[in-house]
Amino acid sequence: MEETRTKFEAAGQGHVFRWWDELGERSRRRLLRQLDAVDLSRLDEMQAAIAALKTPHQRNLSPAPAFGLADENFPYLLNDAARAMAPQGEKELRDGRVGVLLVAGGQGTRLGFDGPKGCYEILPLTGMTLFEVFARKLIRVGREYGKTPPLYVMVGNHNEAATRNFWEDHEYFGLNHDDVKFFAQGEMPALDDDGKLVMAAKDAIFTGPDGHGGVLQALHAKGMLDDMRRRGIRTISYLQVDNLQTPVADAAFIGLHMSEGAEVSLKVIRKNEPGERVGIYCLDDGVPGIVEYSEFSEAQANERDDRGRLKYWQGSIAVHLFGVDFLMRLVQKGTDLPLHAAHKKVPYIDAEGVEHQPDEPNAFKFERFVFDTIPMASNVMCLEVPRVEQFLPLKNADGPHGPDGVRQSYQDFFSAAVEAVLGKKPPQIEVDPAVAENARDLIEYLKANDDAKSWDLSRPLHIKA
Ligand code: UD2
Repeated sequence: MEETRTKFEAAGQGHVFRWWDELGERSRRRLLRQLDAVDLSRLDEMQAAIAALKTPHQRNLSPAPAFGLADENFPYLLNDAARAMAPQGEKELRDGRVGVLLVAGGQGTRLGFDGPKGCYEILPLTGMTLFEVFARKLIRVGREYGKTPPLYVMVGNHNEAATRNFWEDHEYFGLNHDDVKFFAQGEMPALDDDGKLVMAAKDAIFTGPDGHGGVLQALHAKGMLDDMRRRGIRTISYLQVDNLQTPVADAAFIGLHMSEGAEVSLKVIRKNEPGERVGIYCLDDGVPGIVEYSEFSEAQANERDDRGRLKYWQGSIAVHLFGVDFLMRLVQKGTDLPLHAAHKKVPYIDAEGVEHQPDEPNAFKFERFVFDTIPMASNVMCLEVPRVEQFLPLKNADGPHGPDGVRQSYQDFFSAAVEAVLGKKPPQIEVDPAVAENARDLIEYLKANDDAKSWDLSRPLHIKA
């Protein structure tokens, strides 16, 4: 204890021992265990992240190249080059060389749901959960290519047990147990406005998940990269658990990623208004990367090209492909992704030991972002995808990205496909993700299914495998 105390005092953080004398044996052990896991050499990096938040450095931005859509009208068409490369992606899937990585370690604060976000019942008729949606998409890929990609799910300490139990209780939704791996990301402490570690209790400092960028260290530390290597996986399809409409393994995207020799690829959508809150793919001093919307000046965000379209149009939907060798190289070099600070409401105890749930931001939290790998890649590929087809995130308690808004957009999208073939929209619709994941698939399915012509479209329509 003395050694730890001396270290913390030398770093100006001796207050974490304020209640030591009144703590019982168990509490003391708990506090020490937690403090020993804190890397105090990171304090300078945390302070630098706070300074960067307060005074962002001037960036020299310019638009980045991307493969645009071939047709922006429903049911949409991907770029010709992507479609031409689809067979290469299909082969990669048939050869079992693709793994799926789902990040689900966030706290889902904005949704206000008391549990892992993946357990949220989202589909409009059956209430199928986000996790099951992803599992059924994988089942479809397995049926189509004869190999089901293994699924790696990143969780946080706060939701690991609940997530594992949920999958177990549902027998992995029909997936092979050995092909679903959970691993927990790391944690970061928070600093108050005076640069002191925030105390959550007399025997605990506050910690929170270290951001989706924590995936890099966690994949390595938890043996997931080795598992991928053992299985012969070359490409990781990276997805966020909140995006209901994203394909799990998009053959055209994978094929283009490979033919371009990319180490990282990303999907973007055309921003629908200058202030839309998504990260923008662009060049910073000529180097490709994602710049958060908050770092664009209003004038920059509003800049237009000759055709009157937004100059910085490439909104990232946080869907990536990563080369396994590339990630391996980063971790073997000991690469740290940069730390980002955000001023947030962090529950704390004050010097008198009284607990507070602040109404206003009171401390800095720290996260790493997975897209900060992009500037480190020797080659990056960017593909535009149709917004309503592939970007439908559940983020908030209400509004377009709340449960009702998401269910509405989902139904509008699929009922348009039904109308295109059967001439009428059902009042409500749900499509089993194992049947179709986009409008083209559904249109094809309906055309090939003679029974569809006799469906009663005056009632809710549930299309299932
Ligand atoms: C993210 C992007 C934003 C845009 C948007 C698209 C950042 C900083 N911003 O915004 O640019 O592309 O997504 O939907 O990424 N997660 C973890 N561990 C963590 C934190 C998050 O696993 O420590 C997961 C979380 O479970 C979720 C995903 O990462 O699946 C996104 O997290 P978020 O809700 O914090 O990202 P958001 O909406 O701010």
